[in-house]
Amino acid sequence: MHKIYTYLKGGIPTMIWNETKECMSRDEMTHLQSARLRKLVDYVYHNVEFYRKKMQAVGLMPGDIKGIEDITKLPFTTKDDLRDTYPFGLFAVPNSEIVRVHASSGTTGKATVVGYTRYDIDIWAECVARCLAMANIGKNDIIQIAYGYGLFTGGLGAHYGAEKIGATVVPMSTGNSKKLTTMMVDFGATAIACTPSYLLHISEVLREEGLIDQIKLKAAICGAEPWTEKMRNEIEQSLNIKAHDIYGLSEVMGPGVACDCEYHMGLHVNEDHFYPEVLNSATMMPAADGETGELVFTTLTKEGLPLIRYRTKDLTSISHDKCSCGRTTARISRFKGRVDDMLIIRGVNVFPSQIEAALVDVEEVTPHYMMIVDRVNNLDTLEIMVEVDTKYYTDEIRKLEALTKKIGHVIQQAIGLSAKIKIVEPQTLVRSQGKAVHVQDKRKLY
Ligand code: DLL
Repeated sequence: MHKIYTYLKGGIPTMIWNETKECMSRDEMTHLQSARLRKLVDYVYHNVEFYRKKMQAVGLMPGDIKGIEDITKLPFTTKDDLRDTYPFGLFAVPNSEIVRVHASSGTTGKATVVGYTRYDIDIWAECVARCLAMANIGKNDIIQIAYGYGLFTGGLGAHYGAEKIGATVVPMSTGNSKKLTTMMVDFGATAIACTPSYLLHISEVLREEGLIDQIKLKAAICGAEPWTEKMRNEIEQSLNIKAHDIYGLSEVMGPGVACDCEYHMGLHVNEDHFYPEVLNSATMMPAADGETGELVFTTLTKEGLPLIRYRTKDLTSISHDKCSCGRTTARISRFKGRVDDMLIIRGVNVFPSQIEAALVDVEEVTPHYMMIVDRVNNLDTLEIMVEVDTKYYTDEIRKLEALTKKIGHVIQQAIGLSAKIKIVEPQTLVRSQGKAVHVQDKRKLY
């Protein structure tokens, strides 16, 4: 068995947990995080005007941060801060040190640009490699990377990690599902990295093409969008593989911030590089372990775009108990939605994840759904299109009505609002190759 050790700047060794699953103790981790936080605060104070000013505004000097327990003294960073300093204003190094930039899609405003030094790219690859190791993907695997390549961090992020671990990388990107399925069979691909909704689509294409019995796939590393246990089960059963949940965000790095192991008891955070806090969304004070709140990250080792207490807007809970796999790192639970995903419908706060969770209990439907929110005569309306599973599809009006009623009831219980349910035939809703879209808020158009 091989061991991989990385000696980071400052001579502090961190371990890549691999097959041996050997890990630092919690005390060792805290010690490492404290040392890195002290260095980081000093680094941003001297290299990023934005942070120097923010710290000065509250009378904080780098020396005031003695350890990780002082992190709450530090100011937050938001997506707006990145937008306000667009494109490179928060970079801590001159452009001569930046070897790559990525950018967010900018669908909710101006794009946010992130920059990496060569060292950042190495750490990123290492973090993704750890995630792949959790999914038992290694040098003997052939992995198709089917996240988008380009400004999106998914493709290149997963690619470098897969190369780092020594797998044979097939850089598919998105865009051609038939080519992907053909090559999956021809190359004998054993692993795939893509969004969970796209993988469900791939499984449908494999069936349509009559290729499903010819694949050698054993693992998938899915992320970039929220998904449910039901989706995991469906992916695992339809492809006869193990599916792992990988999380990340461009601002903090990209894929590889956290991933779940074979026990699927939450996602292990690479917390020697990304310090996680879960904060009560109302008070922004630390939430207790197990309590849902907003996830906030401090990048402990990034050079190009170090971020202090970056508000991800993702809702989760955290646990510091040792996992059954032996790893000691903090785990975050499957995501419960985003602070900014919240829709206010007839005055009620509704998260798409609530709809998704409610539909899990209805055996007859697939995870494909679309919420359409509109305003008629000044009243909000909610219609939910739900795709019925092929096994249960019928054109018998009586059965469809019964199913519509059943779903309506489940949704009403989940969100406290009545919704118009429209059952649609299998394969009706558009499949996305990137992040799935589940909401059309037509009110925004008025
Ligand atoms: O989606 C990075 C990524 C690529 C992660 C590939 C995993 C795999 P962004 O485009 O900046 O970066 O979007 C980040 O996507 O704040 C979450 O809201 C959501 N997200 C990412 N992974 C997961 C996941 C990439 N596993 C935003 N579960 C994040 C739920 C996820 N949501």
